[in-house]
Order: sequence, then structure tokens, then C-alpha cells
Amino acid sequence: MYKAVGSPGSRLTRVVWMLEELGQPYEIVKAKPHSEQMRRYNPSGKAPALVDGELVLTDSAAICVYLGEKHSDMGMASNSLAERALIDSWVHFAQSELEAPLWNKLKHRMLIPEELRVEVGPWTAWEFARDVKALERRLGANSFALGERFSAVDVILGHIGQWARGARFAIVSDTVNAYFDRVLGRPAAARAKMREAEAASAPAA
Ligand SMILES: N[C@@H](CCC(=O)N[C@@H](CS)C(=O)NCC(=O)O)C(=O)O
Repeated sequence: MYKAVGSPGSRLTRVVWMLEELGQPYEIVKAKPHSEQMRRYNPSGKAPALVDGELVLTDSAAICVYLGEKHSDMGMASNSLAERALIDSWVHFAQSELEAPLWNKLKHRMLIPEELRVEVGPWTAWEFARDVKALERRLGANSFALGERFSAVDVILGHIGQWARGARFAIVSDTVNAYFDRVLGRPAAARAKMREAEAASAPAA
């Protein structure tokens, strides 16, 4: 059985959602970022991590892509080297462009030492708006990132959409809003939310 390690409601959501999409059994191991327990799984102390037997894998996008490739019978794996390269391209765009302003704002609002925090609201809003337009162009008329097939890329992008909405970043694009509604409305996303909520309220192991 897989172990999905991290804090419920964090990027752990991506891993749990992906496992739900794939119908795989897993347990959630609660560990806070930078705790001693989290460092056992990730030297940087960041969450999430996935334990698959001997393999301990960190970084949410790598984990989701790995799971999709491993369970290729579930239709979420790449079908060719070119498609695998497209998946990589998409997840790099997702994390280094679309997610970056959200992450920077959160860090400056509550994560980095107070004396280092500066006002990043206006530039992160501007940059996110520009990246939403890029996402709109990248999606074109497709239902999902890779076309008509749902993949790990959509889990990563969908989670970023959820994060942006929760943090009240404006999403000025009907295409992108419809895309986020489509992916966030999947039954597996709802099941993941329930599993994380259960884990959050369970006593620490
Ligand atoms: N690239 C990593 C980033 C992991 C990450 O930053 N996780 C957050 C929780 S969502 C964390 O551990 N933050 C603590 C910190 O940045 O110090 C991933 O996608 O998994």
C-alpha cells in the first residue's frame, strides 16, 4: 500500500487526488513541513512525499507523473516519448510559472521570517494574470492539458486553480475557469478532499 506523507490541505492534496484517480489503496501519514518526521522522507523537510516500497519520492509533480506512468492501465500515462516530454513541459510551466506567484505571496504573507517579508501583492497578481492568459492559450479548445485525456498535469493545474481561488487571485478567463471547474469537479477530487479531512481530524499516529 502506498504512503502519502505530508500535511492535509497542502500539496499533499495532489498526491491523494492522483491516487484516487488511479483507484489505488493508500494511507495518509501526517507530517508537518520541517518536522523530524518529514525530514525522514525528504531531506529538505518539505511535503509531500510518496512511499512505494523501497522508493521514497518527493515533489508533488514528480510523484503524480510517476503514479500515472506506473499505472498505465488507468489511461493516465504518456503514450510516447513526445507525449512524456509534453507532460514534463506542462508540469514545469505549472510550477515555475502559474504556481510561482501564489507561492511567493504565501511565503511573504506567512512563511518566511517576518523581517524578510515585503509587499508582493501587486506583482504576484500581475504575474498570475499573465500566466492565466498563457494557460488559456496553451489549453486552446482542449478539455484537458493533453487534449481530451485527463492526466497528472490536470491534477497539478487543478490544484493550483483551487489554491488561486482560495487565495482570491483573479482568474479573468472563461476558458480557464471552465477548465478549473471541469477538473475540480471530478469525483476523485471530492474523494481526496474527504480522505484528507478524515486524516486531518484523526489523532497524530
Ligand atoms: N516542489 C515541492 C514543493 C513542496 C513544498 O514547498 N511544500 C510545502 C507544503 S505545500 C512545504 O513543505 N513548505 C514548507 C516550506 O516551504 O518551508 C512539491 O511540489 O512537492
